[in-house]
Amino acid sequence: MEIPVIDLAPYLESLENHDCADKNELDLSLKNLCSEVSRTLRDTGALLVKDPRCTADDNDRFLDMMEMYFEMPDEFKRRQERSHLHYQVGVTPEGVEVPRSLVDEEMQEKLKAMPEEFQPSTPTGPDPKWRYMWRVGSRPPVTRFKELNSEPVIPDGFPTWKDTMDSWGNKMISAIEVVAEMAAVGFGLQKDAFTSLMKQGPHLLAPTGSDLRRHGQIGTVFAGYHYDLNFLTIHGRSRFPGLNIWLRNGQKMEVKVPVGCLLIQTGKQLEWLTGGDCIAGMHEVVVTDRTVDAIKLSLSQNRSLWRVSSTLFGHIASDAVLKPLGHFGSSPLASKYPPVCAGEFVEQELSVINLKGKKEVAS
Ligand SMILES: O=C(O)CCC(=O)C(=O)O
Ligand SMILES: [Fe+2]
Repeated sequence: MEIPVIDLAPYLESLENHDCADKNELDLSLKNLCSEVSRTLRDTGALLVKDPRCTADDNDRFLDMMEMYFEMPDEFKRRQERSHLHYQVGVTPEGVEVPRSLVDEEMQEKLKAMPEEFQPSTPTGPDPKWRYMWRVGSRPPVTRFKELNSEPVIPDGFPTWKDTMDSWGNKMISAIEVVAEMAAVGFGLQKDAFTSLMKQGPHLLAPTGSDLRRHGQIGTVFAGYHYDLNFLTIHGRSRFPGLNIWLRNGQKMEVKVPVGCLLIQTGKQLEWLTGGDCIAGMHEVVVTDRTVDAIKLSLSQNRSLWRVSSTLFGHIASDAVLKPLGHFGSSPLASKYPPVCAGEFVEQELSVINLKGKKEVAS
């Protein structure tokens, strides 16, 4: 199965060209496109999109800056560490994030039952990747979840940091919003069913940084098998491949993101809102033959050997309630997804992967 590339341009143009009167009416070809979006998300947990507003140049500018940052000595980077805020802003050093498959026994049982060819790599400990967390978009003036909405951290000596992060982050959020709108139409929900819940969400630009000089051996697991706890994740193209995803039918697939395209992945909050109709996509990041080829090429061109992902986690607003929406409320699986405040849900999930104090969650 191939993941199709959906060009968002026709949908964006229709939003611009429609006058107020027929703004809610999409023509048949666009409705079909929306159905393709929701069907692909349901079947594969992923989607490739082309958004004319997010160019390969934008992506490169972001990656260049992040490579420079991750190349800095560890003691410099640790100045941006905010462990007391459970790493929800600033840097997360390697060896902190724990892959879900290492700690979730139910998941481990499911993995054992998978055909061998589709089994994920087995992580032996926390992920050896660093990460930087940068909140994007406006924060709610009043929220019960202050920590998820903390002030940003800017490293010294990076004068373009804020502009670069905000500009790339906002572009990626715009792409997620269009996909969310198209998916809502495709799922037979109100067009703004998802986007209205995303307003002032704690969206996170959260690039990972993995040092391929130290961790470039085939089979090294940068990010152990897991799902993302947010609504939709979007990634620009990484300069080093290595992402494997699992389709709904259990098949494992290596993702190739074409130049100029973005990769979308379904998160747990989308699973909740669709009552399990669309499930959170499982994935891992591992050093493969193709990663090693890219390492050799980079070495020959004297380029950085830090693998940077341009990951952005799109979230549902912390104070909004997650529950199956519209017709999904009466689906047979709906009772598996009881109403829960998005912020509470996030805190519970973070405690499992080591990014939130467990005691506070239990209290
Ligand atoms: O490093 C990547 O390419 C993605 C890592 C990932 O899956 C995540 O950050 O949740
Ligand atoms: Fe992930």
